[in-house]
Amino acid sequence: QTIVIATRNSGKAKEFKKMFAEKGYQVKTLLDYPEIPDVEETGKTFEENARLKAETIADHLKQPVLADDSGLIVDALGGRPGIYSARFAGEPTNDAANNAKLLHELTGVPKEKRTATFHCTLVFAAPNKKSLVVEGNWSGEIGTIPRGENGFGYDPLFFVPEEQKTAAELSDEQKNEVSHRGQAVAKLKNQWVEWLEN
Ligand code: ITT
Ligand code: NA
Repeated sequence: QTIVIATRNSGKAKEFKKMFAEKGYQVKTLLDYPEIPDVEETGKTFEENARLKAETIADHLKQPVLADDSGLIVDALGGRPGIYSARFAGEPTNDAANNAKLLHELTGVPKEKRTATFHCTLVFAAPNKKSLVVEGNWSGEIGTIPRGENGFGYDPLFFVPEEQKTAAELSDEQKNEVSHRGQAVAKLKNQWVEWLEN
């Protein structure tokens, strides 16, 4: 069985491949469909953007498609970068520049005020069906120096107090067990068989 995920983010793709392989599914992403144009993320919420991506590509391919819209919500920044996390430092996405901008904006903010949440909304869409929506949240703190080589995006700055490690210092397996995306996928796996049958 193959599942199509409407993403061109290779970090997300790697995590989804691992999480669905456990269930015996193969994952294809838009990296496998270079001819499909990017969907413009014009929504005002994670859910609106995930819906845009999933529903547009499901219509295009005439088959079920999953999309992920995610980002980092930093309390001391009034929730920014939020839905703009991928393009915080401008387009195209540059993880190093995004992390540098985040550190710069948090200069002088003390540890107890550096709380943040990773959010993930997943939308599973299929032609002529009502979409399935699930979400996950992961709380942590923004560090002062990047640490770790794993993961992607803001992982080197996202400190996980329970583990005393950054998300980039966790193995892929460890991150998937607790992350915003891992929590959302767990909910999806509980609901999608019934959803596909109805
Ligand atoms: P697609 O739309 O093609 O899926 P994207 O990177 O543009 O790729 P989003 O619009 O959902 O996806 O932006 C998500 C951004 O949030 C991503 O680029 C990272 O900067 C950040 N992010 C999301 N999940 C993350 C994670 O698990 N670890 C680190 N950063 C993450
Ligand atoms: Na995007």
